[in-house]
Amino acid sequence: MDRRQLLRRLDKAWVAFNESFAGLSDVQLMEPGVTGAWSVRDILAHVTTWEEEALTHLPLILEGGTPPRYSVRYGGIDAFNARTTDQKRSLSLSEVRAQLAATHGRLVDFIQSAPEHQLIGETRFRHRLRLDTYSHYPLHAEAIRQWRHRISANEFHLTFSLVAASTG
Ligand code: NI
Repeated sequence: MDRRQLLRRLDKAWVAFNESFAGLSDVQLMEPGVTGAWSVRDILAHVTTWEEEALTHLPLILEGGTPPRYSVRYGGIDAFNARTTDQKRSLSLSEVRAQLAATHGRLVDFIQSAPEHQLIGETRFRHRLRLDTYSHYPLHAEAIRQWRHRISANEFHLTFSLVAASTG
């Protein structure tokens, strides 16, 4: 896989992720319970967090360094996720959306400028990039799609019972 193919793979996963929440209203984006207590807004902030982590740690990997372990620094990935979710609690929906777009732009720029030999084959660079980005987005896109099915099924049943009540 060369740089162009890698960017295409990243973009494909990114577009699918963005499609998973396209068309939801601002109120729906803020609704808790999509994944655990998280709203779609919280998921967007979380996906941005992991792109920020990639942007922090990939340069270190390029220099031959090893990023710190989450278990050592934060007491595990879940603890890290809980902590960053908490830190981003005060951001407005529009701030979260702006950061999502801006951080992804920075990530694409970074991949554009990374040495191509790091992008080809199973390098530590590719491994870390994949985990933090294009294999991460689909997990959350799928959770959002499933949640949308649940809420639209609920709306259908609610409408149906209202109609039944008014005609019955
Ligand atoms: Ni995640």
